[in-house]
Amino acid sequence: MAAQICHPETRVIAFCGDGGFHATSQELETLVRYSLPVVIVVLSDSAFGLIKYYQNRNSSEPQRHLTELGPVDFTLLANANGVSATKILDIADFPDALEKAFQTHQPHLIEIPVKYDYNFLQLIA
Ligand SMILES: Cc1ncc(C[n+]2csc(CCOP(=O)(O)OP(=O)(O)O)c2C)c(N)n1
Ligand SMILES: [Mg+2]
Repeated sequence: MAAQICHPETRVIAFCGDGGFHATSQELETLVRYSLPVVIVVLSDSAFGLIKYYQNRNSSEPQRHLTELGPVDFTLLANANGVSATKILDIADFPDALEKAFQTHQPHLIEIPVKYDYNFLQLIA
């Protein structure tokens, strides 16, 4: 938001994990109140993915209840705050969705469900 205020003519985009976005999603209301056309991209894996990765690396018994989150529809959360939103299910649709988001000249949220398919054993080898 500070970047957008300092550079009103510049396209500003925020890439967030769903866990991180949960910690700051109240700022959707701030974006609307200040009419800041920031585009937010939420990568949603219903988990604190990086923490899950480290826990799996360091423990034979993953603490799922500490790292996995319930499903949340971030487009509805955005709409509830007066922010338009798009969910894309195919990454090929991302460039077009991003361009359309910027063309609104309003805050806009793009939700992208993701499934990290890294192989834990391969990563620690
Ligand atoms: C303010 C703050 N709190 C906690 C952390 C520790 N932390 C690092 S990654 C992470 C999980 C992030 O989950 P998410 O945003 O969903 O991203 P993912 O790894 O799933 O893509 C956390 C809690 C941090 N880096 N900063
Ligand atoms: Mg996540």
